[in-house]
Amino acid sequence: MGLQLHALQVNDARLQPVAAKVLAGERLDAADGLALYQSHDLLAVGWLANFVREKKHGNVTYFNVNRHINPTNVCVAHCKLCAFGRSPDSPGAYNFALDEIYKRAGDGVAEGATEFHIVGGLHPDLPFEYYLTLIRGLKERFPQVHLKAFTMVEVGYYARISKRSIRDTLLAMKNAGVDSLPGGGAEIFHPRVRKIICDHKVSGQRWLEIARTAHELGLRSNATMLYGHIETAEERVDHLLQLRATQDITHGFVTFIPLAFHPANTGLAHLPGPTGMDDLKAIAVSRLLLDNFDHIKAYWIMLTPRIAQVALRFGANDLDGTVVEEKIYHDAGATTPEFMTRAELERLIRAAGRVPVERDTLYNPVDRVKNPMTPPRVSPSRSDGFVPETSLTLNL
Ligand code: V47
Repeated sequence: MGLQLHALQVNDARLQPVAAKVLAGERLDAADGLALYQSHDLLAVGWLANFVREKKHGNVTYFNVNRHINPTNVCVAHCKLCAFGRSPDSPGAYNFALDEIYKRAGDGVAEGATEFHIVGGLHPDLPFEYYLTLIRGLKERFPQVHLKAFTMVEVGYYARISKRSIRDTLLAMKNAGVDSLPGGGAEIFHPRVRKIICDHKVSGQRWLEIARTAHELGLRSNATMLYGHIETAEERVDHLLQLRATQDITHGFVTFIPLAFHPANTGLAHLPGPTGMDDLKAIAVSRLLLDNFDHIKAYWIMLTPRIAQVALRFGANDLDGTVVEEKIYHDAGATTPEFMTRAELERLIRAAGRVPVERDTLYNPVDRVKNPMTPPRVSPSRSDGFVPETSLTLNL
């Protein structure tokens, strides 16, 4: 018997070959992904994901100071999964004037935001030029802030309404000042699921094609997966493997964010939504299958701060964010706050035994000494006492 400290105990026989592959640094396949999702041995799944996470990032956990801006909730798509979109004449429909957006952005900058996360509905009347003007206006006023703007779904829609190719649409966005793209709208790529939850959105193949084109043009992006509705474990695995195959080609994805479905006020309100097991497995399995993604983000807005904090020990290395005025999940019944201070984020990260590091959108450490709006943060160096798990014993 070897030293059992830090030992991995695998109780589910189906996980044993998967565990051996993870420890040997081998790539997992679809059958492995399925075994991980179907296993109730959550601690073994989480241990393996944490092993990979610590190999990549040690004890560091990133966070950023950002501001979400949703210019309009008017949307022609009417997706069943969504509680945010409205018809133009519905109660609660809104379009912010440009000046209103600049004011909100200015508030974000005063709070130390290094990123604006900009997504909105597919508006029937606003032309593509409106969005370019918005981006130019933000860039002119706040050149130091990274503009992470417009999902692949919005890009597909702008291409259609402006009669441009995807490439030309992305180029126009880039020239106006877009720095990268958020990961939304991916949902689940499989057509069976898309037909039910978001029938009028771009197809999964189109989403991936737009991401590939963005990456080719030097615009990096995130990727997401919406889980906990009608999808099967096979469809989740398929989604992750399609992202991994795209990443093998482009290396353009920055972060993966599993998004927990919130059913309230949506066309799928009869569904129960994901459980805590689903949340932690979504984080862990994505960490294990997406071996070519550097970062896995726990989005506390959807997970709750408590689950998001635990996720930092199940594969996540990023806690997002200080988000202000989140609308998409709060319209769908999320009861989490819309804002978390830097101090609270750091407290959650430290209480999980991790070291908080403020990052910008592309994971460069943010230097708050140069930008002293807020107190200086912990250095990203490995002065955190982290010791890699060198004394592994595998109990197979
Ligand atoms: O695309 C919509 C999802 C996404 C619901 O890139 C819902 O850094 C749950 O993509 N319940 C938008 N989810 C959010 C998003 C995101 C969030 C944080 C960071 C990043 C990033 C991206 O929210 C949508 C859709 O997949 N969504 N409705 C709902 N009822």
